[in-house]
Amino acid sequence: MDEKRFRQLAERLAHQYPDSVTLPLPPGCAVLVPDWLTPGKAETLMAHCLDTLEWDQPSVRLFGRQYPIPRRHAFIGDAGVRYRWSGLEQHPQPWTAPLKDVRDRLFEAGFAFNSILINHYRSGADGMGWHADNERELGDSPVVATISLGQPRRLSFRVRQGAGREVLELPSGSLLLTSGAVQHHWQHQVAKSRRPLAGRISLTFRYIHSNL
Ligand SMILES: O=C(O)CCC(=O)C(=O)O
Repeated sequence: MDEKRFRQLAERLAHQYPDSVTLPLPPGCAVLVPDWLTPGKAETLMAHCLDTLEWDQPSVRLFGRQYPIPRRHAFIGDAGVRYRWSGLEQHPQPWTAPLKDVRDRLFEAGFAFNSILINHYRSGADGMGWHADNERELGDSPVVATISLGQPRRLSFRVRQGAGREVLELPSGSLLLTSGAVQHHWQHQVAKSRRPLAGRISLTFRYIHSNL
């Protein structure tokens, strides 16, 4: 989706949710809707994910050695969608009714997705290092929608070239939309923390072109 269309749709959404915040990440931007899910819905959805999904903690190769990723994850998607990520080939679990409802709601807002990479940060010892969601299968201009459940965590951004840095706190029930240009010009991370933090789940909706 191009930047112009993203901004039109994001503006329409921000109009419906007056607490929305737009963060410029030039030449793209991110839009945070803090109250997209009610606290009750966020809690129920988190329990649903913990109870019903198949969670995995695969190892990835770093500097010649295998390390388990510092979090658990689950991959949900339409039949036939495949996602290669850090050398791992992901085959999707089928949609559950509550996750499909969330996807339908995003679709009504103009954002179409065919999969979710779901992350479970069990405590502050779990995190995700600097990276961009720019795998070939995500296409040229990948919009990502992230719904946060549970413990608020900080999502940091750093510009690839230059000194720009931004941080957003992602509360439970929030929706964060990032435009395609963000993945080309910025990296993001969820840093580990020494503070005693409760569990958090992030639902990161993506559109994967498995034939690319
Ligand atoms: O947990 C988050 O909010 C960020 C997740 C993320 O960066 C990813 O799944 O690529």
